[in-house]
Amino acid sequence: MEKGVVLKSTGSHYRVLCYGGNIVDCSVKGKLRIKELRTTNPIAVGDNVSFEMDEKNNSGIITGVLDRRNYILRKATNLSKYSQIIAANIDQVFLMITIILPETPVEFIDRYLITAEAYRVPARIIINKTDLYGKDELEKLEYIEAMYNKIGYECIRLSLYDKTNIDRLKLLMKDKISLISGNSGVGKTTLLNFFDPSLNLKTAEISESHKQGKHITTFPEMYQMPFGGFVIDTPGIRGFGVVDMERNEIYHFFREIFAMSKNCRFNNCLHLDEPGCAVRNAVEQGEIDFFRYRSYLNIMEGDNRKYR
Ligand SMILES: Nc1nc2c(ncn2[C@@H]2O[C@H](COP(=O)(O)OP(=O)(O)OP(=O)(O)O)[C@@H](O)[C@H]2O)c(=O)[nH]1
Ligand SMILES: [Mg+2]
Ligand SMILES: [Zn+2]
Repeated sequence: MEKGVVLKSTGSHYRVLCYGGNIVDCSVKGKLRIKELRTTNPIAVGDNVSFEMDEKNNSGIITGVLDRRNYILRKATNLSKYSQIIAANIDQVFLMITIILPETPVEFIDRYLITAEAYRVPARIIINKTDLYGKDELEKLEYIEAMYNKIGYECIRLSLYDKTNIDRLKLLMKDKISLISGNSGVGKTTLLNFFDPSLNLKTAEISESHKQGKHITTFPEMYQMPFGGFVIDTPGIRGFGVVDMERNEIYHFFREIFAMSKNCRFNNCLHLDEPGCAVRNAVEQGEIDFFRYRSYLNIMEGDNRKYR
């Protein structure tokens, strides 16, 4: 029996990097027994798997998935019964956003961050395409940066022309397994091509008419970096539904709301309209950002219009 890590999964075929260094194409025979949430993909990129070599086809058959250290899970739509594992066994996530072309909504950022928080995966925000920003966009950029820095999420400005922060990113990603997520068209794959031009991955300009990405990357895939470590490129996310959270624990994953909740009059306060709510008071005082609180309310209401 061999073991390796899944570099790519298309649902029926898996590219596996053996611990020995070879890359083997694998498939699954029959049903794998995995103690599992209901997911559309029982085996995800980053999973450690065991497999049997089928020498005559020079391919492998996956026989098991080893326990996961962590994973990032999302629901495509709120109606969907199934969730999708974006990747497993990761050291950190980078959420790539852009202020324009396309614009990433704050609520999308928050939905992502609370998921990372819930699965205890360190998260940072990359704000890309800063070369395109005018005065208005720079103002928004500064607002967003201040808002997330204040609660402990590092923001990294990036642009194709900004070599300094490419190096900063390399340093942060060196010898780690990093996941890059974000809407279609924000530049995830472009960054990977920057890291390793020999990858020559497909990218495309965003649509002229809709100002949205064209969903060029279609499957998550993990790449070994020349500077050490692995980076997982992912398809642009349309909706980010939060999974696995009880309604009364959602605020636990909004760091600053959770910290403030200790001062609420009632210890079962949900920070909606309870008397003596320290969270609401902090929002009114501007101590907790209104946008973050609004994201919280929308998620509590199960409001899916602002899914993106
Ligand atoms: N001006 C500018 N354009 C950029 C920058 N980074 C990426 N782009 C452009 O943005 C477009 C989309 O880039 P991709 O790398 O394909 O985006 P993606 O996030 O991988 O998109 P999907 O695979 O669809 O999820 C391309 O035309 C890139 O050249 C940047 O820093 N500045
Ligand atoms: Mg891409
Ligand atoms: Zn409260």
